Amino acid sequence: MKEPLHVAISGAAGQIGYALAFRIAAGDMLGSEQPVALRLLEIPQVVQSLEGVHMELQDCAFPLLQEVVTTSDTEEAFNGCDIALLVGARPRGPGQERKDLLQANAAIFSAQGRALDAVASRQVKVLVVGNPANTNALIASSNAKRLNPQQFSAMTRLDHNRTKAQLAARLQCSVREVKRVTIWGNHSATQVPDVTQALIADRPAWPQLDHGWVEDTMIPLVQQRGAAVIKARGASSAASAASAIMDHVRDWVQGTAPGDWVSMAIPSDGSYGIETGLFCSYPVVCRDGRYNIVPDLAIEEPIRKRIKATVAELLEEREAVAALLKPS
Ligand code: NAX
Repeated sequence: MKEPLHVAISGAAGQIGYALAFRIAAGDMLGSEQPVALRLLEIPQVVQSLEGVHMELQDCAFPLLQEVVTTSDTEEAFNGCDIALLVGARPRGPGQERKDLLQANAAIFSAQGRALDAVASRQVKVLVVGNPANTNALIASSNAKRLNPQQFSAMTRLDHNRTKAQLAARLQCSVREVKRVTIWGNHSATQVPDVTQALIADRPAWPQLDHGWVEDTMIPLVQQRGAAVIKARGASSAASAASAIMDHVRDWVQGTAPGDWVSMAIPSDGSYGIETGLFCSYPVVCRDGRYNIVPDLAIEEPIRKRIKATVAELLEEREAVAALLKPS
C-alpha cells in the first residue's frame, strides 16, 4: 500500500466541499490505488458541522480513506499537506458585485498563503476555487515566498467542461470526442471560451460550426452558466464544480490525455502577450506533475479582443488588492 497523500479542503462544510470530500475519498481524484488523508478546514462558527461530514465519511467505509482531521486552525489543516483545495470564501451578498468580494477575500487568501508557506509540503499543489479565484490565487502565491508560484493554480475547468459539453451537444457527438477547447483569462463573465482550435474526433470543429452560434449563443451561455444554474436551482453550481476539481487535480498530477489540453488559470510567463505573473487561464498540457502553456496558437482577431478585455479585468483586480501582494 502506498503512503497516503494529505489533501486539505478549506470550506469543507460548504456545498462544494460536501460534494468534494466524498469523491476524493472514493479515489476519483488521485486514483484507485492512492490512499488519502483528509484535512477539513472551516471557520470556527461552522467547524462543528464538520463532525457530521466526518461521521458520514466514516460510514461510507472508503477503503482508501486513512484519516480525517476536522479543524478551524489553518496551520493544522495545511501541515504537511500535498494538495490544498482552497474552496472556502466569503459568499457574494445580495446586490454585491464580484469586485466587492475582492477585499473581503483578499485577507483570507493572504493568510492561507502564509500558512501554506509555513507548514505545507514543499511540493504542495494548490488549487484556488473560491472567488474571485484568479486574484485569490495571485494573493495566496505572493504570500508564500518559499513556494514556487507554479505550485498554485485557479480553477477554470468547470468553464472548460461547460464549453466541451455545449460543443458536443451542438455537433451531436460524445464529449469524449471533443478536444482542445480553451478558456482564456479570468473566471468571470469576461472569460473567453475559445473553440477555434477544437477537434471533434480528431478533425477541426471550426469548419463544421456556425460562427454566429459560437459568438452569439455559445460564448454568452458559457460565460453566464453559473448565473443560469443559480436561477434554476436556487443555489450555485456545486456537484459540477466538485467534478471539475477532480478533473483539474487528476490531470495536473497524472498528466493530460495525449493529443488534448486543458484550461488552468496559472501565473503568466508572458505567453500570448499577457502580463507576466497575472493568474490567467491558458490552454496547458500537464506532464510529470507540471503544467506547460501550449505555445504558438494562432489567435483569431475576435478572440484576441476578448482576451484583451479579460486581462484588463485581471489587471484591475490586481490593482484593487495591491496592498496585500508581497513584492517578488
Ligand atoms: P458555500 O458558501 O456553500 O461554502 C463555502 C464554505 O467556506 C462555508 O462553509 C464557509 O463557512 C467556508 N469558509 C468561509 N471562509 C472560510 C475560511 N476563511 N476558511 C475556511 N472556510 C471558510 O460556497 P460553495 O458553493 O461551496 O462555493 C465556494 C466557493 O467556490 C465560492 O467562492 C464560489 O464563488 C466558488 N466557485 C468557484 C467556481 C470556479 O469555477 N472557480 C465554480 C463554483 C463556485 O461558484
